[in-house]
Amino acid sequence: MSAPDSMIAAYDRSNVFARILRGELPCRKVYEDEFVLAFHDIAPLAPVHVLVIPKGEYVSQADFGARAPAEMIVGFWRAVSKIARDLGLDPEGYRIVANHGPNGGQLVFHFHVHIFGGGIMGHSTG
Ligand code: DGP
Repeated sequence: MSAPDSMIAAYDRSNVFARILRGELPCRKVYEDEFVLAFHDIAPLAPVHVLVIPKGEYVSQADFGARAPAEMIVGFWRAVSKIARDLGLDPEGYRIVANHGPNGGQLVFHFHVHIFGGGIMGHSTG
């Protein structure tokens, strides 16, 4: 199953996360395996703010869900949980966010999940 082309923009290989994945830009690495790379956000919005990105060319969560192999999707989400656990964010809890498209506030068009933790998160959607 794949999404209609019109719904998903083409992947731009010059985006900053692609450059981090290729080792062209530095990052403060938290975790890496065959499926993901995780690193600290450059402008943290919480005491702990980590980004998890898949090792593949996916624009957004919709693109990831439509095109990534099942093994990659499972590996990605298991890694998100492991990273949060290893960061000591369980059992107190944490928030995961994936911004999708301009209205969702997505700035970098390589699919990523934000992990926010280290404090109590409010209930705002803004
Ligand atoms: P989003 O709005 O979901 O696309 O969030 C993009 C995030 O990426 C934002 O919180 C800031 C972060 N970011 C942007 N450029 C860099 C960078 O070069 N390095 C790191 N570590 N984070 C970055």
